[in-house]
Amino acid sequence: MPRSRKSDQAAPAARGPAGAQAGASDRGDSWRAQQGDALTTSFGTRLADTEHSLKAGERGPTLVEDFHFREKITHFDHERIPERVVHARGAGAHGVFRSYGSAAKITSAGFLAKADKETPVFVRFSTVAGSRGSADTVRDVRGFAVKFYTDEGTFDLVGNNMPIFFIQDAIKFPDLIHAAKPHPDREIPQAQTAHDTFWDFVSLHTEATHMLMWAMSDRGIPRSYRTMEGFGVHTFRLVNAARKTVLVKFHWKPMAGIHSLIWEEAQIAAGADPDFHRRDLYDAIEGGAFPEWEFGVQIMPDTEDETFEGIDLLDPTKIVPEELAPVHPIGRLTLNRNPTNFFAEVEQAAFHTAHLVPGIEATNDPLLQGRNFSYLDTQLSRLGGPNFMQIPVNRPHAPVNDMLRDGMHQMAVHEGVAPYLPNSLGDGIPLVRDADHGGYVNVPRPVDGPKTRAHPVSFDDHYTQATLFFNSMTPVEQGHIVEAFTFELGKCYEQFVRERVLGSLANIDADLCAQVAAGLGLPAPTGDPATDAGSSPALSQIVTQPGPIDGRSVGVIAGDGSDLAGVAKLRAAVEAKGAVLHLVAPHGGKVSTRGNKEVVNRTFLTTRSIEFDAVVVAGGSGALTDARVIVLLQEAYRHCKAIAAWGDGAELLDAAGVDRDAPGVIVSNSSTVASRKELLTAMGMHRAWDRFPPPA
Ligand code: HDE
Repeated sequence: MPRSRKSDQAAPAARGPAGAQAGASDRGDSWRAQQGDALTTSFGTRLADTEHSLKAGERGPTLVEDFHFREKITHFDHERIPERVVHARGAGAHGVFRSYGSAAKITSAGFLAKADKETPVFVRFSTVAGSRGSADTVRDVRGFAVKFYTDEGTFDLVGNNMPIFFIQDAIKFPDLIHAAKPHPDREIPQAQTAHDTFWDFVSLHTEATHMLMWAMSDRGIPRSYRTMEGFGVHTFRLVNAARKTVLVKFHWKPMAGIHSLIWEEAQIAAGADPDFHRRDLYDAIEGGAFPEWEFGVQIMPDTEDETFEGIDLLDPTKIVPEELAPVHPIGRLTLNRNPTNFFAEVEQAAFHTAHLVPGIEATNDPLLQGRNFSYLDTQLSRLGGPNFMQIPVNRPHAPVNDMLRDGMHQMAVHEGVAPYLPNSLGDGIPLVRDADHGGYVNVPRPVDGPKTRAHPVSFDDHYTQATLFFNSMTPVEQGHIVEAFTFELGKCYEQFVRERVLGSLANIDADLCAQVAAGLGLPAPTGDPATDAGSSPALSQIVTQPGPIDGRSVGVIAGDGSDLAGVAKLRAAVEAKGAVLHLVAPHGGKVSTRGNKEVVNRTFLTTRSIEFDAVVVAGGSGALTDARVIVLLQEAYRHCKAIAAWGDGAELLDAAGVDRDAPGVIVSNSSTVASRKELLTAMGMHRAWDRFPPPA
């Protein structure tokens, strides 16, 4: 690249934002961090006092001359940036994506095509409706946005934990979101859809019906970000080296299994630990239980009509069942580093569906087309101008020469006098590249049609896949869906809104409609559900074989005098499986029994059942009948979690009304190898659903 700086020109010195020589540090990238031990102004002047403003006398007025006071307060006044209009509440982590190379036949994108190629990533998970400070465990869709910093430019897959969406055209997004957000007059309820405006809109707008089934299912209340599936939602077009195309849908499959909360747990967590998912992600990474997902694609031929097995691939309210198009694994994502600074990294991260790299193209899905406008646009106000891509977390890891000059907060020092093409003053640089030289060139496709505001007839079926979804659920999951609809509609005030939703449910499944209607105390209308909707067993989350328990947590109730030797053995067994044991005692510090000591991790005051995937009462703890422990055991029991006790610990189960013979309850005389194994296997099943079989 020609250097155009002349001998009489100099650029500002290469300094980090806090004055350090850029790159010059024995602490890696710490030249970006604050420097030195002395308190300074933002221009490096050392300060002698930051507790008293400069006044005319001890009792006098503050002087405008006080540059430190003015700078400190002014900066504070501007610390907040607008939160995201949707997906405001979230958490993120850094990681790596390793490609299996198995996608080489279908895409030329190097980060997917080359075997063992590693690409740095940043991932942000979120809820949609709530404000930045809202609770993590509300019933909502979760965002699953992945930024791949590839050698060929940044690719953002801005997906969700559900494979479809509420609307078929981006122009309706403001309507959907206005309906889901709190009522404009009272600004309630926060972060939830259990209110009239939401159900008013979705019942008048029946293309949302399929998505409602997902949102009201267990998918709406994930156990953890680590146990969520992710989906690209839209169909994308992949282009291989020979410029041949296929249509694909992207999937993330969690290695930890797909698990959810129970609604009561989600509600308790929203009060007792609103940071439930954020904490879980952070703790898992800090504890070395790195969250992992396998990346996969469903591959469909790129036919002229862009349909597959009768499913319109441009309709974002439809899935392609995995039984019709299996998910082929093409790589693995591992999240292995927590952010250093939440604001700088998570809050300022800017994702965009139009961040594409050669080998990946958008399709004409009208939702995706609209998103390709929206994300860049929203960053302009959220991040304060057109140079947000220069914020550290947003910087590409590929060489950039974009000729985009100036603008608010410009960090780069562009050189040269010819920021235009063609030019000869800059030796014609930068050069455009054709596809053979890594340029992004769309595969030509004819576009033809009358200018119209309309949708294709194939978008008109709003119910069949909603029925397919309900058919694919186990009775336990169906019961949860009934409960969720009944709860949400039970929170609505307007009778006609409820009745209209029941009208929709009648077109999905008569039983579903009848049960929700019964819960609401309303007559069930009749409908016309599809009889040939079929089912897709892959949609059910309930496991039949125990899965991994990495990063899961076991609460053990013990006090002074309890069998701490047994607790130590249990701890070793739990940790060997990558899980964590928290000792729950009446007081903090340590508990001790005949010289054995154990550190207390939680007290009866500081914990709630939602923290644990299993609860154990150690031998010698039978007398700890504190009301809070009783509630803890009752909740764990009701939430179908694994429960164990040994020795007289079982008496505490009796006191809490836990049936010793119920599924997932393990009682033994002492802490034995067999009882510990049984407990860990029960945790791997996630829940003992048989404990409370749903009504037939
Ligand atoms: Fe978004 N969406 N969205 N969305 N979306 C935003 O971009 C939008 C949609 C998704 O962690 C905003 O930077 C429109 C579907 C995620 O930073 C905004 C439409 C899917 C995130 C926006 C949709 C998503 C966003 C708000 C209808 C799943 C969080 C702040 C056509 C496939 C990204 C921002 C993060 C964020 C617009 C629908 C996922 C306003 C117009 C469908 C995960 O640009």
